Amino acid sequence: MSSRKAPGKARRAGRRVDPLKWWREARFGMFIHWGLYSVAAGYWRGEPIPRLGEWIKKHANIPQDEYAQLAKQFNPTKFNAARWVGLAKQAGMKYIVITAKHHDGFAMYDSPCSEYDIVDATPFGRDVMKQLAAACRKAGIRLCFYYSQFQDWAEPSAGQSAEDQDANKRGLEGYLRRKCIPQLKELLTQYGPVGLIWFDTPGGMTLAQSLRLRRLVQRLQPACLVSGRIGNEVGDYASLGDNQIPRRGAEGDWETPATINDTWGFKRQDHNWKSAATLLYLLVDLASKGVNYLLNVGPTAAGVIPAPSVTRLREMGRWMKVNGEAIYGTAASPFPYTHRWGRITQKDGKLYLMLLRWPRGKFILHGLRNKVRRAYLLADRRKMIAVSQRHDRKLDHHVLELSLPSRAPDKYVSVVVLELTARPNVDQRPIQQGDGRISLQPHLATIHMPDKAAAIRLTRGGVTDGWVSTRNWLSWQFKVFRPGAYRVDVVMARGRSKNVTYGHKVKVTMGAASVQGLTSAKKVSIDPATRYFPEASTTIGKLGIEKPGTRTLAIHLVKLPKGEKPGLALASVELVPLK
Ligand code: JFZ
Repeated sequence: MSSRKAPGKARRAGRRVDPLKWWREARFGMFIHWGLYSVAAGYWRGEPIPRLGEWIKKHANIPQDEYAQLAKQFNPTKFNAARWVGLAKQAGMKYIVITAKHHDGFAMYDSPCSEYDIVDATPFGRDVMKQLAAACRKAGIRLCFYYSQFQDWAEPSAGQSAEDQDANKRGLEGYLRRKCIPQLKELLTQYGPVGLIWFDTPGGMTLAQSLRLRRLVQRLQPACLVSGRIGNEVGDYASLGDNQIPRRGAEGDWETPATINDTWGFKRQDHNWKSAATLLYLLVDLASKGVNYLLNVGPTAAGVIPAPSVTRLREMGRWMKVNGEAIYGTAASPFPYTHRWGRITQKDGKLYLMLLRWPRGKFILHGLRNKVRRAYLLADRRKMIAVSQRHDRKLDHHVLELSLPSRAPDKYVSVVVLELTARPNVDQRPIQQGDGRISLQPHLATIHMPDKAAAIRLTRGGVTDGWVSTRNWLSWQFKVFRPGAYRVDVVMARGRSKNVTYGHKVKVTMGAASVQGLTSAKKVSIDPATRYFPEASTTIGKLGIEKPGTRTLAIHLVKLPKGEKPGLALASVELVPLK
């Protein structure tokens, strides 16, 4: 659904100011899902309705005339634009994307072309977007609109589901002409400068239709961006799946829209709030991969952002105040993998080491070829940290050691700045990490495909896809420094579906030795980053490494379990030192 490339970027090259500049520097934005569904708040006729709150019309099968009655109860007397914008600002967010019209078709602003809007149909009768636009302008925050261009459940000729491929046969063109295009014009002319239009679920829209909307936006506001979900790959940047965290840094411009609990639109019964620690971890993780984090709040029908969201955003803001330099305007880590101790971003010849775990002894980083001029904590810039660097010529191995204070300055993520004497220069091959682990991921492997008919591909997240042939295999060359015995873990991505089969027979070979085993679901990790995308790790044996140097490791698929079609979704092979 989300597009891979952002061709809009190339098309816009040659302009004096890159229209994506502010968006790239922002890194952190607030998503707001607010609409008639917030009145229902996850319940219909006294019954709790499962899944996403803003989808309640579909999930509870509510007829249009009954759903429209919710407007009569929509009276957000506690709405205060300055307070919402103030919260975003406090959290360190630089843009706000609010639902101007979600799939339910109800316009949350004064829409002259429709009566199905907040001004004509609710007792409140005021244009909240006018107030938000003013508050944003004052606070220096970019206001952006979510607009469901394809799905409109109040219009039978529009898309009726994300997958709907028949809308064009039912008269999508008429809906585009009568409602979608006029409403986009309204949004782009009534509220001053708009940062971007967040289109969503393009479904069966044609390339011509996506382009027509794109050109309309550009004509009315040349600097306004459009999200990747405009469809047909004509957006300015690409969206990952909701709540999706890629395992590797991605080329191009990306954003992950994400929830604080498990719904976008407010639901009374959803108390599954992620902790501030998890939210900060996600922010840091995404930044290290060059991805923007668009974090959602779902205000109540009274106009209040739920208290658990407010406390968490304030907590994030306290961290951003001290450490924001490691996030704003940074680029993805120069390392092609993540580290277990934390994440890295870079900017202007500096590396920001964002430590999720504070080391007990010395902090060790392998593979950085640069000379470090100085090192310090963002929490205390005046106190320099002692740095020692050495280079083993024979192995071409660079080691950096930092003598950090014994206690972490931050309870969530502490940031160490390394000022380099030149642009970052990092060994791009897999390498043993400071804690002795060796993590071998498919995007760093050589993929061998003698069986061309069954090609192994990599998903956007960096997991193998279509690995069904036992003749195809992966190998890695990596550097190791610590001889000894290692546990061999094969990590599988389970994807979204729960009915993934296990029992792939795999064989891992290093030199003359090999171990073999069956994948299983016994150890499923629910890392916060993969809460929605769990991984299952299986230990298949032990392998020894006798001396330091470059080694080659290969993994073969020996046998697929019966009935398995998608193949082996490999996330990594881990060598864990045994002491
Ligand atoms: C869409 C909406 O349907 C949903 O209500 C919410 O607004 C969300 C932000 O966007 O849902 C999607 C759209 C795309 C994907 C997943 C959910 N995707 O590409 O994985």
